[in-house]
Amino acid sequence: MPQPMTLHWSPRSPYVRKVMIVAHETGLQGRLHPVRTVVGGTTPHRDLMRINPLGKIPTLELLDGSVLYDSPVICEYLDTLHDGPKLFPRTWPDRGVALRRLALGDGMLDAALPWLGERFRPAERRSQPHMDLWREKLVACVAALEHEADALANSRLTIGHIAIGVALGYLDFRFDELRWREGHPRLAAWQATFNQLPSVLANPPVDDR
Ligand SMILES: N[C@@H](CCC(=O)N[C@@H](CS)C(=O)NCC(=O)O)C(=O)O
Repeated sequence: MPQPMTLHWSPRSPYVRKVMIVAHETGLQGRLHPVRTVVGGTTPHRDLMRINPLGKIPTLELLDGSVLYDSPVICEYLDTLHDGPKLFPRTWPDRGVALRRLALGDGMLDAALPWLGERFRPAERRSQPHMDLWREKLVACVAALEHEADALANSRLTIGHIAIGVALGYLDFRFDELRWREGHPRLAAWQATFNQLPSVLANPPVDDR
């Protein structure tokens, strides 16, 4: 077994969670050495920035000294390291569907995280129009996914399924008040099944500090 690769990690990050689920699905958990890395807020993480100038997690250090980011790149790299069914389909149109779903799931997170950040600002400095916009986008994504729920349920697991499952899981983790299941029974049923995957159960979101 080769030495493990260092993964800059947090149990709170949904992007990291996606990588961990991919590692589990591809049998590569033992190849990763997760290192708790605290980012966010206004304090730059200068050690991390030396290897990833964006200062974001997940960041993966390979054994040859090279570094990979962001989460889609790391996931696709992990998918090259095993011989099982591929999470990134090789041929179109299946590849396009999976990548679009990956973009949708990640895009939901890209709306949810700034919204969460805005909530931590003093009330008088919060931008209500921005928060309304992020909410509207997330509501639109959930509505669009309701129409795709049967297709998700009836197709084999890809990176697109994982990204969407992780994004919905993040709404459960941080945005209870959205009550996204209401009016979206097919999507709720699909996510309930997704949540029972061993790879998903093994990597719950945790507010550890
Ligand atoms: N597109 C990136 C997003 C990663 C990201 O934003 N991670 C957050 C943690 S959940 C982070 O590192 N935030 C710190 C910062 O933006 O300074 C990916 O898919 O990896």
